[in-house]
Amino acid sequence: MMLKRFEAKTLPDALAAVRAACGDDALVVETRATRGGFLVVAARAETTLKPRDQAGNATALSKWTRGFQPLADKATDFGMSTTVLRAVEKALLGTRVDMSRPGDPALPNLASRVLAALVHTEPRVETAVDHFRTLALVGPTGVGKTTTLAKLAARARDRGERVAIITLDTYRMAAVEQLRAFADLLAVPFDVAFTATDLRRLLQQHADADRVLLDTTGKSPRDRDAMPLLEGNLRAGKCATLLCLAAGTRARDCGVVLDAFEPLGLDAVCLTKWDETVAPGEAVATLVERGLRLSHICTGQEVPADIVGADAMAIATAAFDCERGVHA
Ligand SMILES: Nc1nc2c(ncn2[C@@H]2O[C@H](COP(=O)(O)OP(=O)(O)OP(=O)(O)O)[C@@H](O)[C@H]2O)c(=O)[nH]1
Ligand SMILES: [Mg+2]
Repeated sequence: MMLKRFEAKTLPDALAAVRAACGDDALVVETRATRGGFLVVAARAETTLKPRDQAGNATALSKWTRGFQPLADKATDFGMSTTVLRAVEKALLGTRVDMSRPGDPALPNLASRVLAALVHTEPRVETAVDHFRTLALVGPTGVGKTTTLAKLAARARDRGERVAIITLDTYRMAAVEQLRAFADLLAVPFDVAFTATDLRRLLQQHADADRVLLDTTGKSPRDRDAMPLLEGNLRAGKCATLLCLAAGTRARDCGVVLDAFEPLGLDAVCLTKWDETVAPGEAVATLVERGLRLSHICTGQEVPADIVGADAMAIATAAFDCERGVHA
């Protein structure tokens, strides 16, 4: 491995020289302040350096600046992607915070603020009476669509809104009964739509409702035949669309789900079952990378308690602090 020295007046300049010479995946071995500015010692990533630790096991060298390393480690453990963390690091290098060594007290808060700025939240799903008046919950099987719908319905009713619930999920009769039980409990009208024509008629019937929530059948993202039918129904109802995605879904699987459901025109995403994962960052990072908006986080089975509006700063703080509790 060829180690090279890069000196510049500022650390960002030195790192820019490293990237120019050794690529984006350069292995940064040392970053140090010098009299004239900063010195960075780095090498090309493909000449992978694998020093041995005391037990003789190979250890990887850092790909982060030394100041950012501890935060990157925590966020990686949380599931945050290298792409997103690289963007955060890059933004931090443009600030006055000291990235040459760990311990600048301003760094964690600033890093959280930068990450929070990348997480788009969509609070209007709950309160907007125009675009989100008729909202369909879609997603893979068993992710918590019906439970989330019940939570949203209860919150809307508690805000004093007139709520109606319609289900398009006639695939399982048990699904209808599950939602009917919620609707009865909430004392809100409940109807079943078997066809797009049914849906149009029912929406007409509930024209005076402030909010109409639609449940849909869980779809495997690999079931290509199911999507056009669902899309047709949602178009017929001019519905806004909320994708429910389990927070513990791995990045690659998130990609598969989003590829399948994005053609429906997703207005926002709700991350469910946040309480069941220690690494929700993979799902969050996927949304950031796709530019999708996060509206809610579901934190348990309890209706209506276990749902919160997505709070980007709370998520970012959790990512860098490794908190695993309720966020927002
Ligand atoms: N731990 C936890 N469980 C949840 C959460 N949301 C839903 N569940 C549970 O997940 C299971 C499935 O929930 P449903 O709401 O029926 O899921 P669904 O997406 O409607 O399922 P299908 O209609 O069959 O596709 C139930 O046992 C729920 O209580 C959550 O945020 N955390
Ligand atoms: Mg359901």
